[in-house]
Amino acid sequence: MDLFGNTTPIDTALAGVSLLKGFALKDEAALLADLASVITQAPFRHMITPNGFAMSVAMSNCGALGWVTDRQGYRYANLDPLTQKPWPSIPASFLALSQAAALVAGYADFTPDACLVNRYQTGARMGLHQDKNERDFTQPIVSVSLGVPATFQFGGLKRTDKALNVPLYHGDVVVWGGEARLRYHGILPLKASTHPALGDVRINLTFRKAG
Ligand code: MD3
Ligand code: FE
Repeated sequence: MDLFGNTTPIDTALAGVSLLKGFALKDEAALLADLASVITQAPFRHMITPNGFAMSVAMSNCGALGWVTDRQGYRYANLDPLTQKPWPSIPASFLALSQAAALVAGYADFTPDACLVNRYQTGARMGLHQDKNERDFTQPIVSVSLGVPATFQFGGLKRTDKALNVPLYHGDVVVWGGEARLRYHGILPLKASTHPALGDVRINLTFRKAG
């Protein structure tokens, strides 16, 4: 019996998504060393949304462009507002991992110019949103999860569409392209937990071609 035509709900839910479980595990040591270097140069900070609230997620960036928010709005900026210096470049370990994941997902020429680094402490969350500050939505976004696991919410093209909950673990890499690229998504409040390498935090790297 085929209740849904040629397309099952699972197919529809996951169109454009490549979930590469544990894909980053082989690079853990290099990623963590390079992350420490990035954060030394561009420290984590809680940015302010246009409505005036501090985000519960602390953020930094590497790459030619960095995603920022303040009272003026959401945008990409080529200088770190905290230091007034360019963001650190994307480390070789980050770039190679993101390009290898994109290639597996069918994107042979992914050249990210922005890597947003998100740090979730216990209770930190990211409400449902779309990523729309990039120029070209045919370019995928590659995300790398490290540390404490989180529940990712994957919605539809409208904020009110029912969301699917997907757990993301240390080392998981996801490529979001095609029909998935403009879907609403978010992260539920982080549960208290400890990861052997990272302690009580979750780190997410998102690689984008923003400019
Ligand atoms: C699906 N970050 O930084 S990564 C973000 O875990 C963001 O920190 C979350 O959403 C995090 O904007 C989720 C997974 C992700 C990233 C971008 C997407 C999923 C996406 C863009 C479109 C669709
Ligand atoms: Fe997002």
